[in-house]
Amino acid sequence: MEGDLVEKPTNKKLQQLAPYTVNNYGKRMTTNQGLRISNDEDSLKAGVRGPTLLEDFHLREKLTHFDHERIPERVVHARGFAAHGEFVLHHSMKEFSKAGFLQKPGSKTPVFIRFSTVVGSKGSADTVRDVRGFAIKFYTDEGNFDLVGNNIPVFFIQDAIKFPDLVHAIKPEPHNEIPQASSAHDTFWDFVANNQETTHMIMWLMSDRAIPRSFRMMQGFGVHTFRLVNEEGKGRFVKFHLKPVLGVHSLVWDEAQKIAGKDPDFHRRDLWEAIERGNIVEYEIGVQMINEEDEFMFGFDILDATKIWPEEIVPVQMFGKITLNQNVENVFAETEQVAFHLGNVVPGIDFTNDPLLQGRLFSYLDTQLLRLGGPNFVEIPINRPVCPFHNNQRDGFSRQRIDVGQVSYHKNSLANNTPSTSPWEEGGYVHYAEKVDGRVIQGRSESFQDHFSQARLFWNSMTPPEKQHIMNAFIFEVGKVKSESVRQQVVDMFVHVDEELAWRLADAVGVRPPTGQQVDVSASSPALSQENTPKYAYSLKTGILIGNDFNGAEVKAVLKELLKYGVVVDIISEKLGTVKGADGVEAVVNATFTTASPVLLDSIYVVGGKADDQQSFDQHIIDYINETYKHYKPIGIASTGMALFEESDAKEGPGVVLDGHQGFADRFIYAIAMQRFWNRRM
Ligand code: HDE
Repeated sequence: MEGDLVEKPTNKKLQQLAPYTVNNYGKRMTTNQGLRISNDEDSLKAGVRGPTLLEDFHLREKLTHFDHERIPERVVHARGFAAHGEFVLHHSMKEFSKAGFLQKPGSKTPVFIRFSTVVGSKGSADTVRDVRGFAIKFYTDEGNFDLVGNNIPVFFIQDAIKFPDLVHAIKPEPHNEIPQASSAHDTFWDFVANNQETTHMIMWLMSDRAIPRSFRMMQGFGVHTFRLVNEEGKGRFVKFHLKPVLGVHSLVWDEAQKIAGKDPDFHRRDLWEAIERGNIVEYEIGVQMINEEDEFMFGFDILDATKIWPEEIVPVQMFGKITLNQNVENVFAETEQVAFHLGNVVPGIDFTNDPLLQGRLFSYLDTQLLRLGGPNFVEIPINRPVCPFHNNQRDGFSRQRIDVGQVSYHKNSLANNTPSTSPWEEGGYVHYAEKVDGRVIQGRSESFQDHFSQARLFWNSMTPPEKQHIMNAFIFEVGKVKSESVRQQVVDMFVHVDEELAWRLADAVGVRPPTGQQVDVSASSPALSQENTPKYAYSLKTGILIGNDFNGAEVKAVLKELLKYGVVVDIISEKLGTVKGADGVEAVVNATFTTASPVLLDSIYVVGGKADDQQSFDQHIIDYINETYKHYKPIGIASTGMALFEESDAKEGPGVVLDGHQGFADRFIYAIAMQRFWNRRM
């Protein structure tokens, strides 16, 4: 809308994008050539019932543009959602990296983050069981730095050459294109069982990490080992970490599946609305660091992307914070056309010999050429660096720059040998001078061969409810596999992680008990459990289930407290409009029992009341209580809601907060912050 008076956050990147934005509001319609259009209803015909004429350039231009509106979706990570924000450096990293944006505490760098699922196509549901992409573009003054990570710290495979096989196996099966956005099928589990380097990643994929509550509540990991290099040229191995300030939280599987139907846009809506509301969306960013001389000190190979560096052994050193604060103006122009590439680095950040990382250095640039139709995609506004860029690259489809002058080669004398190169001291990128020594060989290092120890470390680090969720996920996923042989192979593989897990899986999916043994690892890493995460009520959604004749004073007091703690409230009733309390207080209903759903809420506050069709009203509320209870979520019961609670299947106990006692609002808000009550009686 024209006349939008809300002041939006701005930064260098947003300022750069501003001149490219076009507001068509209130303008005259023209062709792309600027010619005013007199009729956009009827094509040009020979007589009103006659054939259409080829001469109708407006019709032809409109249809031609429409026919070419689609571009190839990403081969993986097709479904994504992004937002703008800012990185603020809190602690200088000067000692470790030359990168300009990591020097001065307080310095700010614009960022653009695209979150995604991996497997599903562009229109698939948000809440499927999958890894989430966490791709960050830092628009630094020395060029773009892309950190193209995931919400899980390890990967399925160790060598890039296997990536097409992995993706073929997990995508819908080619003969019937089923199932969409799901790993629960034969070819995926066949791949898993026959490529056991996947073991550790599968444990994460079966865990709650693969069904996040929100993009705002996901951890981010660079996954690979990168290298920071300081001014003096000293290198250190690092892994990048992002930790959401709101903590890491997940859905439960039954809920995730239902949300996929009720609101397939659940995650994008959550992020979009949070930013529009002005909620704080923040991630701390840091690194784990290992000195080069310590490369071989660990029981795992630090170049192996199927391994973590346990935080208890190598702590994460936080150096700054990223805040997302601005939604995109146009999803296609920004989110779809953004082109991430691991090779986009700045001086002070370098690569390692991780064979997965090395392959990615090729793949991302290559894929953009197809997806964005040629080599000039860096000129698309969202991809442009905020600093100037000059070289002798020329021409190609859709070139937008008009490079002046006769010289487009290096070295030259006609342009005084410019654009000129820069030494390291003046910001030139110089690749790390790593010593390399070895025979040309197609092979895998012995040090990459232990596939089970860290998978068991992960299992050992889970609390009993988390273990139960992993077990349930295995039973669901492997239960969907039709081939008995594949089911057997999976059971025989995962016995090396945990015997009980494999035995119970064998029993549930109708195959022989495994004969193997679990690896002898008793260590655990508490940092891996989500139970140890920060917990807040802030920005979680409560549904107030309400009819007429409610107790106005009671509800108003609770509402006031909820809003004070930043809880987001949906007022849900039989129909839209208003409901009236016994004392005349009115509340505006913004969703109905049918447009809302308990699976879309983090908690409910059961007020109850009078309605036109009392039986249907009461039944809806009882259904909401039962579903919310089943998903272990907090339930607050107002004095007027007690009778409905008593009719439901829910039982008094953890996370069920009854009114009539002192401090109801505080106890309810505390329960909202706790989010799930796994020890509930069912
Ligand atoms: Fe990617 N990956 N990937 N990947 N990846 C792509 O690039 C690839 C890997 C990740 O929001 C593609 O632009 C190979 C690991 C994210 O736009 C493609 C290998 C990690 C995104 C590609 C990997 C990722 C992609 C598809 C094995 C976590 C979405 C479209 C060597 C650290 C970025 C595109 C966005 C996207 C290739 C493995 C994360 C085809 C060959 C490991 C977050 O280039």
